[in-house]
Order: sequence, then C-alpha cells, then structure tokens
Amino acid sequence: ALNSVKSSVVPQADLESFQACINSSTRILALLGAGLSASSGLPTFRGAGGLWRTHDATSLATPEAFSANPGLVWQFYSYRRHMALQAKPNPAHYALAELARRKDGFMTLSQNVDGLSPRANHPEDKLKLLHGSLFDVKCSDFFCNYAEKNNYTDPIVPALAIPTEDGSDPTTNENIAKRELDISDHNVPIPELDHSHLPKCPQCKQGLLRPGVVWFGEALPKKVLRDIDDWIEFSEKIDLIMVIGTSAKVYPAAAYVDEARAKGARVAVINMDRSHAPASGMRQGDWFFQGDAAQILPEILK
Ligand code: BV8
Repeated sequence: ALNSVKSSVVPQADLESFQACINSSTRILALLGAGLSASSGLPTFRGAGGLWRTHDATSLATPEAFSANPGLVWQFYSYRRHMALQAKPNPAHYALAELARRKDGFMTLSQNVDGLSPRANHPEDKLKLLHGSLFDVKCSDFFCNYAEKNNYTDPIVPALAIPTEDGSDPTTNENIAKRELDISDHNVPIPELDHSHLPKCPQCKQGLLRPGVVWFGEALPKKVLRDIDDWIEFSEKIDLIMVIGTSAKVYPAAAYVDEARAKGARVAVINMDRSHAPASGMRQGDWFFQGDAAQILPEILK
C-alpha cells in the first residue's frame, strides 16, 4: 500500500509522535487564544490586530475605560460583535470540536470571546469560556444581577450604528455594510455617544448594560474556575496540554500550562510565532508546530 500521504504542514516525525501521544492520552487540556480565530478574519490582541482605530484594545477592555467613556467602549465591542457575527469558525474550531466528541477526557479552556467555538458545535460540557463572551450582556450596576446570554442583536442599539453622512437610517443593511468599512477606517471620527443612547438594563432601569466579558482587573467567572479546578484535581495525571494561538501572557489563564505540567503533561504549542512559547519554556518531549492553527490542527488531530 502507498505510504500515508506526507503531511503538508508539519514534519512527519513530529506528526507521528504527537498522534501517538494523542491516541494513548486519556486526559488532555487545550488552552485557546485569539490566534485560533485569526484565520476566521478576527484580529488578535497583540501584533497588528491589537489596535482598534487609534486605541490599544487592552486599554479599552477595562472597567475604568467603560465608566470613563461607555460610548467609546460600546463602539469597540459593537464593532467586535459585528465582526465576530460576520466571521465563520475555521477548520481548527471544527477539529477541536471533533476531538472533544471522541475523547471523553478532553477539556477546552478558551480565552476567546468571539463565539466561534460554540458555533463550531464544540460540546458545551467540554468548553470553558474563561473570559466570557461578546454575546453575553449584563447590567453594569453593582447591585443588579441582570444577565443575558446569546444576545446577537447587531447593532445592539440603533445608536451604535455609525451615523451616515446623508442622515439616512444607519441600521439598514447597506448602511451597516458601509459602517463596516467606516469602522475599519481609522480616520472616521468616533462619534460621542451619551448614556441616553446606550443599552439600558431592562431590570433595574438604572444601570447601563455592558458586554459580558471579563475585563482586565476583573475576576474570571467563579463557576468556570471551579469547574476547571475540579477537572484538574480529578485528573490522576494530565497527559497533554495543547497551547493554541495564544501569547500566553494573560493570567490566570496562562497559569494552566504549568498546572498541567505539574500533573505530568507534555506541551504542544501551535503558534505562528516561534518565539511565543509559554513563559516556562519548552521541555524535552514537547512539540512546537509553527504556522496557522487553521491548517495545522486538522492535520495533527485527524
Ligand atoms: C485578574 C476579554 C484579578 C475582554 C480578556 C499588572 C497590572 C494589572 C493587571 C495585571 C498585571 N499583571 C497581571 C495582571 C493580571 C491581568 C494580566 O494577566 N495582564 C497581562 C496583560 C499581564 N489579568 C487580569 O486582569 C485578569 N483578571 O487578574 O483579576 C482579580 C482576582 C480576584 C478579584 C478581582 C480581580 C483578567 C484577564 C482577562 C482580560 N480579558 N479578554 C476582551 O476580549 O475584550 S484577555 C484578552 O487577552 C483576550 O481574552 C485574549 O484571548 C487574551 C490573551 O490574548 P491572546 O488570546 O493570547 O491573543 P494575543 O493577541 O495576545 O496572541 C495571539 C497569539 O496567536 C500570538 O502568540 C500569535 O503569534 C498567535 N497567532 C496569530 N495568528 C495565528 C497565531 N497562532 C496560530 N495561527 C494563527 N493564524
């Protein structure tokens, strides 16, 4: 019989040793970052995509930015909701969902808020969203517990549709399409939106709604942290952690790499940038698959 078709993106030896490891593993973790969705057209945080107009994305992803200028922060998130809705899961999202279906002891920890893993039908019980989702919204008033999941209204309020020059209705399809161009144009001025135009909490009628994501300086969802700690505690040994498309700079998410190592895990990094190994470096027996996750994952997980 003919040799198996040579893999197009990864060295054969690495492919074979990795696939042997996957097949013999019973407990596997995956830590996902923005690089997983790069091929779906969504910009990453650092590197070129880390800018929205003239703002550094991480400076907008804070409670301080929201209380100082909720209109600006909502325009940033409305843009990301819009882009994520236009994007499609790529072959890597589907390959991970497939692995989650066939491997009982596989758990996915995603830092991504773009909703693409859920849209790739990733089994819900095998997917922990560490930083929430662009499509969850909640009340920003400390004393109100209003929260809503799967809010896909785009734009979430008419005012977040960038006004048109000719004053026509900005929420029509052609104007929304045009808005997409304007938003990516760094020169289009960001209109000042005051609170009255922003989404209001339907429960307490006081607070503004905010995106249901975890901002810098905010705690990750307690239930998510508990579920992950239980999964790790329950694991006698963890065989492998895949670190996919993440600069692994954000904590506590990045700490799961060392937690897995502490339970015996080998590490497989899938990243475009050879220099983006986890902080604790690479060890004997680890893998580094350099390139686009959307090409590499279907290859190494088949
Ligand atoms: C907390 C949701 C405490 C929002 C995000 C000093 C000062 C202040 C805080 C800190 C500090 N030091 C540490 C902290 C804590 C801070 C932190 O870690 N800061 C870092 C920057 C140093 N962490 C926090 O604040 C966390 N909370 O600590 O709270 C606490 C505890 C109890 C009670 C109260 C408080 C909260 C962190 C969560 C922040 N929210 N997102 C939003 O999305 O808008 S994090 C944000 O960064 C995204 O979730 C993103 O996923 C995450 C990490 O980025 P990456 O996913 O790795 O993306 P990045 O662009 O960096 O990298 C992309 C990678 O892909 C690159 O390696 C690239 O090479 C690669 N790539 C590109 N293309 C491809 C590819 N790979 C493969 N294929 C490709 N095609």
